[in-house]
Amino acid sequence: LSQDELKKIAAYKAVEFVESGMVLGLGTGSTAKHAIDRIGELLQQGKLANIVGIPTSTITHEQALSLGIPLSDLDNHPVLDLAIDGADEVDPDMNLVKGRGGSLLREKMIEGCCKKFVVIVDESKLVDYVGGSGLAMPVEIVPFCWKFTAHKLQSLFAEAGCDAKLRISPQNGKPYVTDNGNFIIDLYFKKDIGDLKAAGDAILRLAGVVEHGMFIDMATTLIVAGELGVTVWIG
Ligand code: DER
Repeated sequence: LSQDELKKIAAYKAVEFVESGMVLGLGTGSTAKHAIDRIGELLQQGKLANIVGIPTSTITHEQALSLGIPLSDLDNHPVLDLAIDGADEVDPDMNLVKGRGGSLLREKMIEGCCKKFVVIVDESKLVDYVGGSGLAMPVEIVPFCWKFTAHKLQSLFAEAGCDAKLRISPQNGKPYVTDNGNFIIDLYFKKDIGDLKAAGDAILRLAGVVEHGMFIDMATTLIVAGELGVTVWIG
C-alpha cells in the first residue's frame, strides 16, 4: 500500500467517530484532506447531517467550501465536539510535531478546544522522540527581526545540536508567510531535547515567538495505518 493509501485508510477510520450535529475541527494536510473529502461524501449521501466545520487553514476552508460543508469559526463555536488532523511526528506518549504544512497556530487554537482530538497518521510518522525524524519542528514567529528570533531559538537548543532555518516558499523563493501573516523558523534537532513541556515553555517565552509545533498532551485518540492494518490508540 502506498503512503497515501495508508493516509486514506486512517482518515476514513477517523470519520467513523463523526456523528450528525457535531461541530468539527477540520485539519490541514494530505491526511486530513482525505477525512474532509469523506465527510463531504457522507453529507452528500445524507448519511451525515447538521455538521459545522471549523477549518484550520485557508486551504482547508476552500476544500470544505467546495464540498458543501457548512463552516464557522471559534468565535461562534468556542467548544468543538471533535477535531481530525494529521501530524508530522508522533512520539510514544502521543505528543505530536505539527506544522510542516504551515498551519500550526490555527490547528493548535482549534484542536485545543475539542472534546476529542483524533490524530490520523501512516506508520512512517511514528518516532522514538520529538525531532527524531530529523525533520523540522516548526515555530511560528513575527517577521520583525526574524534573524534575532531564529538565533535565540537555535541557542535555546544548542545542546541538541539545533539548526534553525527560515522557511522559504518554494513558489517564489521568498520567506513563507502563514495564514496569519507570520514567518516560520524550522528547528532541526540532532538528538532528544528531553522535557518537551519545558522546551515549549522556553520557546514561548521568546517575545518574537507566536507558537510552536509541539502538540503536547493534546491528542485524545491516535489512528495509525500500517502495512499490517489500522491501530486505534485511546490516550
Ligand atoms: O502541517 C500540519 O500540521 C499537517 O497536519 C501535518 O502535520 C500533516 O501533514 P500530512 O498529513 O500531509 O502528512
